[in-house]
Amino acid sequence: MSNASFIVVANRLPVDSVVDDEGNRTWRRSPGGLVTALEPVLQANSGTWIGWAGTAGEAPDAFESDGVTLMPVPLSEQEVLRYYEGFSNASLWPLYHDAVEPRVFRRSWWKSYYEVNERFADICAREAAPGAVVWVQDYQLQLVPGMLRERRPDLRIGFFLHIPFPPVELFMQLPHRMEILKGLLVGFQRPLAAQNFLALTRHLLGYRPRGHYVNVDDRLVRADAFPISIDTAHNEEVAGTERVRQRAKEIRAELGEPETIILGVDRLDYTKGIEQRLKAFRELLEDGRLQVPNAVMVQVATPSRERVDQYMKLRERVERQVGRINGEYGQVGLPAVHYLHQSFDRYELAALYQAADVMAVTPLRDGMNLVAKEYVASRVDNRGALVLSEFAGAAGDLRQAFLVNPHDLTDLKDGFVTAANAPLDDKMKRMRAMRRYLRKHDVSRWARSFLTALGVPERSAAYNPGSPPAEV
Ligand code: ADQ
Repeated sequence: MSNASFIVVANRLPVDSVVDDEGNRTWRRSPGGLVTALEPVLQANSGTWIGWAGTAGEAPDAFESDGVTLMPVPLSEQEVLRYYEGFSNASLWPLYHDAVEPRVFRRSWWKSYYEVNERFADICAREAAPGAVVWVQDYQLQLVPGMLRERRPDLRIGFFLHIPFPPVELFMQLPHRMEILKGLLVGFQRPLAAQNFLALTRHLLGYRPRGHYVNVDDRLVRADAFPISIDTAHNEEVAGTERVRQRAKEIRAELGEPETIILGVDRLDYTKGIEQRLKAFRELLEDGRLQVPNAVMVQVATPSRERVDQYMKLRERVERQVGRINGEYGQVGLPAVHYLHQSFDRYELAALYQAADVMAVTPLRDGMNLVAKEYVASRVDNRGALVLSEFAGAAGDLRQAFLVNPHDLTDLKDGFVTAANAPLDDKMKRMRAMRRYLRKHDVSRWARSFLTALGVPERSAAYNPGSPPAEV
């Protein structure tokens, strides 16, 4: 048994493998909010992060990075197909997002999901010091808490679900629903998700939840909301640089100095409502409520899950739609929709956020949505307007946004026009209030509150301002 007293278990390690021209592998830290929030806790507790390195085949040996041990978990090509792309992303992901796309179930996917979860649990059980704290992340690893409890009853185990948790009727469709439910001990993004979970423990397992707690055997399990956030200070710092300010001006100039730039930044995922958003924009052009070149849309769609069938089809549909809008409403050198199927660094994203008059965050369903929070934090000038879906967890935090129902096209269209035409002082008032909120409720507060609930002493969960992404 090893001596890790604090372990994070996540599908992915917080690093990407980079292979140079000579075939040598190095690691580049992926600058996610989770890493920034957890790094100080991991460092203070000689922590370990267990996760997949992102490529199929043998896993490299464990290695150290800034006082944190990173422990890669191997996945075969078939497991990537079945556990990751199959059960995680074609069964669970759509089902948990209100089944906005049909979910697919295959028995071979479940078997692989089970086996991979066992592998994560075995490694964690081997590495954890007596009484260690283990924090398991997200829907790919829902069986790990239960498996770990069997192997190591001495551990303190927390689980955080980054995506919505479905209502009883939907969860009931899931094959192996009992195994999944029994494995969970949980933190959620929103109170409704915690309520859904507690209702299910009553319905399927016959438990009697009281408030946020439920007694399971001799343990008291807490199911509660811990809305995740961003590293607000870091976002503000990047947004305040001269480089970003200049680039934002350049972007506006490159787009032809329009009056209204509507921006969307999403992983190319059907839960994000990109098709509905494009349709709303097209209808606004058709109705003459918006006109090119006074109004343009920029849609950044980050490549995502590109081998999953539903994602390939979505990409085709979105690109066809963009082509159609530009064909009908674009002018020479002035497209109506600027579509970018690319990833960008934090500076370019911040510049895009700062250049946008209206930020369109209109998912059909979303656990939280960090883009909405990043946009607000990046508006150090207090300008701009956020149009936000009621179905994003972020709507519970960013209450001064222009809230819309993305399933209702009329509401979506009105939301864009209202946000674009709102008086400047109204927009600035809203932005200031949301920025104030995010300064207080940042990602380190999120991690702290979860870990405190789990019994980790406050001191070791202390915040240490994040350093910029580094080579490791
Ligand atoms: P996601 O579904 O991935 O996260 P989101 O919360 O918006 O959604 O996070 C996306 C992240 O990717 C943001 O930090 C954003 O800046 C970044 N990003 C997007 N497009 C990019 C691009 N083109 N280039 C570079 N970076 C880009 C899941 C859940 C969410 C939940 C988070 C965290 O689905 O609901 O908020 O986990 O819990």
